[in-house]
Amino acid sequence: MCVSCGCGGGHSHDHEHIDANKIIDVEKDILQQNNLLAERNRGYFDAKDILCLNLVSSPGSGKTSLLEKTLTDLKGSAPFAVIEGDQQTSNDADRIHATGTKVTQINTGKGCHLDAHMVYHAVQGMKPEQDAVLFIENVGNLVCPAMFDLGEKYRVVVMSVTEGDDKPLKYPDMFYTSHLCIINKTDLLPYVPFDIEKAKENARMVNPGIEILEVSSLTGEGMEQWYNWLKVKQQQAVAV
Ligand SMILES: Nc1nc2c(ncn2[C@@H]2O[C@H](COP(=O)(O)OP(=O)(O)OP(=O)(O)O)[C@@H](O)[C@H]2O)c(=O)[nH]1
Ligand SMILES: [Mg+2]
Repeated sequence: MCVSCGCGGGHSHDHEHIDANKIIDVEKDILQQNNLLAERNRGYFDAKDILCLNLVSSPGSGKTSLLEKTLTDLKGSAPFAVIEGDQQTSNDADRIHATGTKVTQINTGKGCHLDAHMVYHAVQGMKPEQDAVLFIENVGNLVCPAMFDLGEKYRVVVMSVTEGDDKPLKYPDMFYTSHLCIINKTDLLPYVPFDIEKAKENARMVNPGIEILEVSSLTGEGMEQWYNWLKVKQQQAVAV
């Protein structure tokens, strides 16, 4: 249950007596504060020509695997840095550290998403270089992280072929607020009933402007398109 954005409250009888207006006020307040801090982060990233990407997905879609492969293949081509978000453990940060990349782990405890304040502190500690590509791996959750702007330039939603092609319709906020959708684990397509054209159609129904790439972080298939996407966005960040 998440205690920081109130998403776990739906089943509690304690909430029966709380004025609905008060809940809305508190939520508005939390999001407004978050948005202000997100703008502050964005200003910092812009000033240092840092390309900041927020990777979101349900648990296990392959965010860390995508990063491990990317950071290994693109090593030396740009100053990379990673902020890892998880409720508990440093597992993902350890995996990123093994690639030789600068990484900071944020443990959210009972929280189910990262917020701009956590990112602000992590960035202060790690001090990403000028022109860096900063990946933020959010907590695996297709719901709450959609509400929290971290100050990223682009939001990247990773979905995998084992999750079902209906996910964009069931979790529309996440797909609506994302710029790029990466469909991962395409190596498993022969073994699962996942209609990739349907998945793309569903993502575009929710967000007609969303870009879509198909990859396998395991075999490397399709990763070149992702690297090209990154290269273009990084050149744009540095040129501005
Ligand atoms: N077959 C296949 N397996 C993959 C691929 N990418 C990731 N996996 C596997 O999927 C599992 C989850 O991958 P992670 O990279 O840990 O996923 P994640 O999104 O970072 O997970 P959380 O951080 O817990 O949300 C691991 O067992 C990976 O080896 C892929 O492209 N193909
Ligand atoms: Mg991970």
